[in-house]
Amino acid sequence: MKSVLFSRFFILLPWILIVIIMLDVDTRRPAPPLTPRPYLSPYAGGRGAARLPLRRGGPGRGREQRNESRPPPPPPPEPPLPTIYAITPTYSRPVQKAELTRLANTFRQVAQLHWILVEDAAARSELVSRFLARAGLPSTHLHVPTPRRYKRPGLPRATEQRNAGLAWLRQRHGHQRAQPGVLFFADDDNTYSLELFQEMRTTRKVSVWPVGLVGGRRYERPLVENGKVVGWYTGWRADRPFAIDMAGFAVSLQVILSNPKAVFKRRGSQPGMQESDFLKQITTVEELEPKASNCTKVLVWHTRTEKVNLANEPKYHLDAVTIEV
Ligand SMILES: *[C@@H]1O[C@H](CO)[C@@H](O)[C@H](O)[C@H]1NC(C)=O
Ligand SMILES: CC(=O)N[C@H]1CO[C@H](CO)[C@@H](O)[C@@H]1O
Repeated sequence: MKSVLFSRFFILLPWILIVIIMLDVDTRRPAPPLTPRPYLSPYAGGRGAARLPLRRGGPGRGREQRNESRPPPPPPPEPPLPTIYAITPTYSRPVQKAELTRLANTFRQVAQLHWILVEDAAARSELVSRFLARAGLPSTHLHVPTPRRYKRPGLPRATEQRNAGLAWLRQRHGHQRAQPGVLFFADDDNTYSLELFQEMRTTRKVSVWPVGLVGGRRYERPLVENGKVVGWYTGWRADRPFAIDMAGFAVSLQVILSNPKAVFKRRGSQPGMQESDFLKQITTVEELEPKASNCTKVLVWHTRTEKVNLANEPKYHLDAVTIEV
């Protein structure tokens, strides 16, 4: 009795296995695609999509696909992620290295960012050179001294340094079709949310957003109606054509290249009009692209480091070792 059961079982077993394998093969075969697979552009989408580029080409993707019965259709080529160029004027002072460290720690978390650091100096300083070499960031180190006649209170600062950054960009990209890129002016005393970089990366021409702790107010912002900038919420001279702080806008590389003469001006520029004078040369208020949820979120702050107290710094009997601070 037992042996009859066993022999029946073993006769049936191969057939059962064959049926299981057939069913399995049938369900695995993908239906032929009728339309191209939709995909999320890494930077055109919402906040979630913007995180994709950080993981591009990660190890997980390949492993899942390797053993499939048929290779999946190749994904459509991803458009290159626009490079964010951050132009930072900087000058020697006791807190310089601390500020640059804060900035580098932020920038290091941003994909495809190129830091253009411009020293207000006749030569590159050793401190900044050493700092950049160890910062672990794609960077360019420039320097240009501010002429002495412009080093007075009440005059705009960092004009020459920002222009040096613009000139470098134009020279580097002048002879080829511009790679997609976005430029912004990242002063070394501000504080930047990582979300800001996701917002600015989709800039088509000139984008704008609120800035916190500026102009004698908790924040300043472009006023937006129906997705368009219609005015400015600001504590100071709202009649400026672009009543916006240096930290409140980004410009596409293409716009910088197609307006080769647009620079920050000394001549004829009134104090506090730098941003407005510059933007006037490259765009109109109607063209501005509001970011940060139609300019209702603060993603950058105009923080200032308190002037350090070095009253007890000795003039004689200094420390036995020399330490860079
Ligand atoms: C901005 O405002 C426009 C028009 O009111 C609206 O269509 C759009 O969805 C808004 N965008 C965001 C990110 O809130
Ligand atoms: C049958 C087959 O191709 N098996 C391969 C599945 O993928 C692993 C690696 O992930 C290979 O080691 C197997 O040879």
